[in-house]
Amino acid sequence: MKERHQTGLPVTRDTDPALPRDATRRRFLRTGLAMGGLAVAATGAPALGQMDHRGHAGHSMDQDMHHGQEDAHAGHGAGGEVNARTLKAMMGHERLEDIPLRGPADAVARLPYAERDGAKEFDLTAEPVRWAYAGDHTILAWGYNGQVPGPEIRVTEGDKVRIRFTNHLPVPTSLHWHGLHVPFGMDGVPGVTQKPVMPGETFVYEFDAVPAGTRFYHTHGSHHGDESVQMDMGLSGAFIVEPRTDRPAFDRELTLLLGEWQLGSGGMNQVVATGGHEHEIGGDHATGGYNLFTLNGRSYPDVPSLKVREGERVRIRMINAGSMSIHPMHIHGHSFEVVAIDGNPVPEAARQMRDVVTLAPGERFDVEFTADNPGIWLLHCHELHHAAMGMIMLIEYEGFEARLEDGAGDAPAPDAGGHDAHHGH
Ligand SMILES: [Cu+2]
Repeated sequence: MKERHQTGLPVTRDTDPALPRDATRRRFLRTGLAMGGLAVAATGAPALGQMDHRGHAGHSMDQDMHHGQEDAHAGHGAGGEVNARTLKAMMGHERLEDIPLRGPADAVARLPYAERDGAKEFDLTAEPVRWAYAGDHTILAWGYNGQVPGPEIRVTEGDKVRIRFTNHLPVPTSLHWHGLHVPFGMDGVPGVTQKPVMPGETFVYEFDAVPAGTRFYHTHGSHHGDESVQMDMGLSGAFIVEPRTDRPAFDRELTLLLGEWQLGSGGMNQVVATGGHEHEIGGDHATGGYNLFTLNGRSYPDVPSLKVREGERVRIRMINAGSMSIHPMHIHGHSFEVVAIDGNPVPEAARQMRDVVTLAPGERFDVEFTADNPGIWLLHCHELHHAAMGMIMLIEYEGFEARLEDGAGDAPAPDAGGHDAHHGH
């Protein structure tokens, strides 16, 4: 069932010639290097809630660099050594610029698989990245296959699934299949069902994909007590099991992972800055220390819009992959029908029409709505601190044009350029 061995698989995405290498990525690299080199020194004085460093508050890159340089001067001395060690311990590199820079251009929606020995075989790695959550703005993260969240795994109910998981993090970790009824030894809980997967090791998970529904995969830490730390670094992804029969009818679907982060200045992640000792982070009362909230790893207005056509039936699979926050997700202009809770279908007679559904950590809600009200509508968290810190996206009807007399003049124009134009004034 399982095997364990050291591996030298060339799995970093740098080596994959199929990946897009476009201008956006080069821009990430250029600006990310500038930010990254400065953020190391900034860790000496983690500044929780310094939203002005996010860039979302309208700072130009030059301003960010200027601030970073000030931090760099302040950080000279003994602190710098400690920070480099902390960075090495958490991210595997002493210098930020050596950590792979990743963004949407590098990401794939779904994880490809190979049919082998009657199973669908997937390769998954955990690895440190600097993740671009909005424009050029990055946060230190741990991603699966270099992306945050990890790529969606999608199979059919009853499929035999084999996941070759390789740990390229500098720390031990594990992989848990949330909502799936896997055999005991495959549940991915260190100290209970397996030993943690050590840095450089590969562990093969194998199970039958049951039951159907919206599930997800995530780290279960390296031992009891650090699962939240590892989750807060971004280690989660969707695992969708499509029913083999009685497939529900809808025209369009979107999987939406809700994420939360503790962003420090200059792209630092406070979890990294404290060397994984999250309890040392102060935090503000409104958000429990989290100050960046993402949908599929992106923060508004950089979350891609959901494009719909009038008349379509649309399903949204929402997954709260955070470790602490509760998200009341609200849709404008429509109500949605709750068709599945935690992936399990709700019988038709029991379905509720809602315009807010609230997801605690680990919960999933599948909702459907009929696109019968052309416009550009918000889907956002109604914990409004979360919305203000990124957890908003747009649902856009194809062919709908907002006119000034409709009041659209003040609205953010979707896909009309970078985030700097919309924020911070
Ligand atoms: Cu929220």
